[in-house]
Amino acid sequence: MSRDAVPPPVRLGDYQPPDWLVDTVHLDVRLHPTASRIIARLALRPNPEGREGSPIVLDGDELSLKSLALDGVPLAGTAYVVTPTALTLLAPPQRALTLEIETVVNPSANTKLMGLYRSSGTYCTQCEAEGFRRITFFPDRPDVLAVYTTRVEAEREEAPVLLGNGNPVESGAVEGTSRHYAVWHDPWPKPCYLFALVGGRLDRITEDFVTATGKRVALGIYVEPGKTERAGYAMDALKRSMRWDEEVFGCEYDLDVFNIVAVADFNMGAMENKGLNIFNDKYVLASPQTATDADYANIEAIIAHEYFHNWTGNRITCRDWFQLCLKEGLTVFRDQEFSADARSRPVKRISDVRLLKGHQFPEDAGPLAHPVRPDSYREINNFYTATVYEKGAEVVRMLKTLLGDEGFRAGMDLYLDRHDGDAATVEDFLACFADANGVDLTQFALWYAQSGTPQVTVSGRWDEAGRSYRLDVVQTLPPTPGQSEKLPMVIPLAIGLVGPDGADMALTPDDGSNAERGVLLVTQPRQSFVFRDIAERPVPSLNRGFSAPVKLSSDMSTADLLFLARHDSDPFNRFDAAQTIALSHLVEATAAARAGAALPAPDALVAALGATLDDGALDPAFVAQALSIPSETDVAREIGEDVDPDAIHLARTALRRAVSGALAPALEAIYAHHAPSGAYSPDAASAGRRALRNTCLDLLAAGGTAGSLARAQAHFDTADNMTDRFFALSVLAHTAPLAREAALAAFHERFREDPLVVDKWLALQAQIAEPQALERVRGLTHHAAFAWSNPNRVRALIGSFAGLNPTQFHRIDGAGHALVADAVIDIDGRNPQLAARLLAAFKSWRSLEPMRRASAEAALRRVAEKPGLSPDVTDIVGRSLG
Ligand code: 0A1
Ligand code: ZN
Repeated sequence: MSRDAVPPPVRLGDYQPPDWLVDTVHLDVRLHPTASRIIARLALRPNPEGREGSPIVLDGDELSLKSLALDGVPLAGTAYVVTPTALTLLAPPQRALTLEIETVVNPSANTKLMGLYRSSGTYCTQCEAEGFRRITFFPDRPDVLAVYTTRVEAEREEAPVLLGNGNPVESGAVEGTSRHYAVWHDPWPKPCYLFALVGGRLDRITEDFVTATGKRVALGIYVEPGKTERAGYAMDALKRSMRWDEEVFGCEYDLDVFNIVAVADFNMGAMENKGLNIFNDKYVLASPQTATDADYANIEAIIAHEYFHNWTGNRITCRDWFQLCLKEGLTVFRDQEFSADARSRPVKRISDVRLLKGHQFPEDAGPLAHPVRPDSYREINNFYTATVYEKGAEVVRMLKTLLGDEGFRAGMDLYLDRHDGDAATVEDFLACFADANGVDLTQFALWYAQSGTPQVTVSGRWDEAGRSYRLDVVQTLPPTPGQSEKLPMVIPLAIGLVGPDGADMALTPDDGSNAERGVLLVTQPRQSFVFRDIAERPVPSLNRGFSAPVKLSSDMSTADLLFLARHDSDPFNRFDAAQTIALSHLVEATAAARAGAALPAPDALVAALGATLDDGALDPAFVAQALSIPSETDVAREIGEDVDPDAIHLARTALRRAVSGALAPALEAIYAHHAPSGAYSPDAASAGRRALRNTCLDLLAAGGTAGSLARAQAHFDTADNMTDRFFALSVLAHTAPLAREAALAAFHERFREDPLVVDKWLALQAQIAEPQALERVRGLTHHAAFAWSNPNRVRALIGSFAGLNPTQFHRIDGAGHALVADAVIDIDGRNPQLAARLLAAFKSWRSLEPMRRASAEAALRRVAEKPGLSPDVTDIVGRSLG
């Protein structure tokens, strides 16, 4: 291969079992800021399932090899080869043997935040997906499971806390030195991506948890000194997660300790290392003064997610990285269910679907589309995507819908039992559900293999004379990169027929379809379903609870949608009916704005929202969701091609103003009704009331009247918690240019010492939809609060600009695209994962109108032409342009 040649992709079909297995790993890690020394003792043996007589090939990345011995004897230089990516023992004896490898790494210079690095002085590790090879030479693949014993040693002064996976074994001083050590042993065989250690000066909170069978577990959350009072909510969420997993999935914790460490510099949200989760501090630290209700909900969900991985990911891991959804989709499903039980189930479903449609649908519709289980990759770090996570969770949810609660639980029980200790595949997972329920899931498995969002078109006809109702369903799956031909999918379509009185009619299907539970089984390109004894014309409520992740279109009239928005017993569809009305209004209004014509009046939407506001029986959190006007990105997705973000912005701003004007009295009444009483509490009911009150504040301010802006200012000035304060600040920043600067300055002054709050301040400014936003963002990159080295800062400023400010990112002069491309190029030299994620913001570039499309393409090409790009960015830019 020539020097510049791109390595070939890794393919699922090329999977080979490892040639060598590792039974035990003993690590001795001597922490040092610039030269940490790792002595690894690996007990290896040939894999009976591997190729006979193979060399031992160990992965490595940016390692300095100091010594190498086989069974205690130093190896001759001719016996092995070291390259930048591997250490190969050319002709090892074909028997069990011990390899001792000494490497040195520089954690302070590790800006990729993969392997062993330092975050504000704390030593920590990140090994998923392929970071362990940056600590020592190792078969860095998830199907090599070993039992780890880790000794961590450091200067006591620098790192009084020393943590590892598993249970603590011993600790003490290193005699005659200022150093100390701790030994940790993890009895559960695991792949190296679950390895972790931490060393630092940290404070902690502790609690005990007693498991279902009476075992006591010591829980610890470690945070930066002085921040322990912000870890209480995470601890509470952890204990609730542990109990829930016992009760709902029968999963009990399996070590004596469970530790969580929060660090400031982290590429993702958090990591499920066995017994030692490492978190981005954004998802641990919360206080009423610094965290919003949304932050609290995210902390709860991510604490649960990482904890749930202990079984779905750790006890049962993935055979290879193509199976990533096996742990991620399933674990997202589990954390969604946990939050649904802890909070309001309908509201959780609505927000999960909004996330799916907002992030995954565009991914599925653009050049980065890939199956839930990809079949090839160039850089695995680029596959921690909305498709693998969120669509992966939807696929598990569909299994539950198809099999029912008991059938699903039977499949899960079998999976947890049959594959405990395994590195499993999607096929293994599905086989458990098929075997436990006696069903064939061959067609269902297409959800893992075919990319793209199915389009489902439904039309309904009531036969008055025959007293029957017929639904004709057509499914298509558009072509996606690498997949031009598609097969029909299994689509569980939950439905109801709503009678004129607003109640659900009894469903008596003509065929054997699964309609008793209200679920139609769509398996063919075209299918019809007939229901008997339908004496009156019903309104169909389709894809209830968003039972299948599809794009649904129907011949439903606005009047029928309005009816559903008022009466549907399914809360998701009640919400969705109003959203559909809003979206079709916005599509029409955008076209009018582009044509310079008068914008249509939003009478139907005003009627739908008005009815929602008037219904005192509804949960405030639900009403807040129902009142939210679809985002500009939602509208762009609905339009799909030749998108003009400025026209969308105009149409949406006008709609918000019109709704504000029409509903002002009701909005004011609700705002007044939900005035806060008592101290702040992050519980779901209180958060719901705040969400509703703040949504009213926002909609009222959209009217732009002096009174509504004064209300927002007063809301900001008198807020006693971050949710209200930040919401009011956003309202002022977006709708009150005259009040904006003073409010932003006051907010910054108050929270300047608090990086997580400063992130909110950065993100908000990056989202202002006016031409000065670009200069503001550029200016903020020089602000003392900003640091290119910290992923949270970069995501807050550059990520928010690219992802949440469509008019300015897609400026017609191309300056927004250029700014993000420049940032990507700059960041890539330091942190390729972060750079690649930012670049993925271009994923919908082909749907833009021609001028903006050309500018996006030029920016992408400029990135592509930069010499020395990382594999991460090379992969994203290549697929984006491909
Ligand atoms: N498994 C983690 C996600 C994760 C993936 C890669 C990372 O590398 C920087 C970090 C975390 C999860 O699902 O939470
Ligand atoms: Zn996960």
